Amino acid sequence: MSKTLTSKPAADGFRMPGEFEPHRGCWMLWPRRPDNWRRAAQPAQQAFAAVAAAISRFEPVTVGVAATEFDRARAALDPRVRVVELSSDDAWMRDVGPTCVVGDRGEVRGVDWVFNAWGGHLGGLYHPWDQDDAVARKVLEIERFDRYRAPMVCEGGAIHADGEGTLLVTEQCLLNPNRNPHLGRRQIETLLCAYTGATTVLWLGEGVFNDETDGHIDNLACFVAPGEVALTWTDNARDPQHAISRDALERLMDARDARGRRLKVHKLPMPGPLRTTRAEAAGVVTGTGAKPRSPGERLAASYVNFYIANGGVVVPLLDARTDRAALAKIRRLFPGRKVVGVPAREILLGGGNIHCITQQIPLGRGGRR
Ligand code: KQY
Repeated sequence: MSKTLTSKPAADGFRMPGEFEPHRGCWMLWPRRPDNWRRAAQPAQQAFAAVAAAISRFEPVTVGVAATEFDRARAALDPRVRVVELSSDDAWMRDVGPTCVVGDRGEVRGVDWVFNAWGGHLGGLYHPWDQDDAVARKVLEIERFDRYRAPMVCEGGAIHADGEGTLLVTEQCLLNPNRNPHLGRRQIETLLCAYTGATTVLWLGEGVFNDETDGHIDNLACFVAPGEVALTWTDNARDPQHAISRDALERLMDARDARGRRLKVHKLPMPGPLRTTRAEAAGVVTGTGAKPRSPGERLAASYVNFYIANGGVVVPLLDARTDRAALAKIRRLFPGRKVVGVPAREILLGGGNIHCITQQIPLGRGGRR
């Protein structure tokens, strides 16, 4: 059984590794909500299956599936993928799954953040979200990892770690009154450090333009190695993303990480701008209270939303005009890994991308790769 601990990871000597450190495997969920995924989620299911198959080339993948979807998911998913029955409200494992931390002796435990569907009743994306909030606990039970229940609203996509004491976050998300209105910046930093083992929190301003998560860091910027950050970028000064990315770049250039290093920043070209088409918007069921989809709405498309696997990187393909340049740049950032592109527009239409639908379990020590 997985125990719920009353201590805190940092005090117990645990830290959140960088995503580029070795994994035991990866968890995902299976999309099905017709008010978020068009055409009863069928195109999204194909895209999720392609992501799971791509990651399976590098590490074991488990997909959590609602009971009613089990047979369809099992048939659609690569035979290497383990399928388990798991209730959820939607399919964003990055945000509802555990943030795993590793101890000095290589033991793995999980942090279970409070989840409120990206803003609760102040602009959250759907209601209810209780099944989502229970996912991390269930994953930890299946994995037999002890659990810390963190006393704050946070999502896995709202934090990136370098594994050496530095966290990257955005003010737009973590200081948003729809997450932890009773906590100030310092209190939020204290809790983030206590639950991830970090000692330095680097605050960027806003996330990607029109990102419905309130600007998750994982769509804007990520660590590709300790001391090195990839940042979504456009040179077009008329694009609202330009000022956002420029502000992020200035903050990153001024920053020192937990080890006192200056950061090296790699600009990744942005796709698009991409927008929801009329046909795509028409395929989504309305009237349930979930955020409606409108034709012409700007999509929060970013190549930074990739997943780093053991020996691989799985990158969203979003725009034929920019995919090749983005892949080439990401290959240069990860010379020791195989970089694989997967068509990801259907995931983008649901409001996120490959990083948002995946959650790694670190290897720690004593696990098998
Ligand atoms: O990007 C994410 N981490 C989650 C996006 C949620 C969108 C719900 N429609």
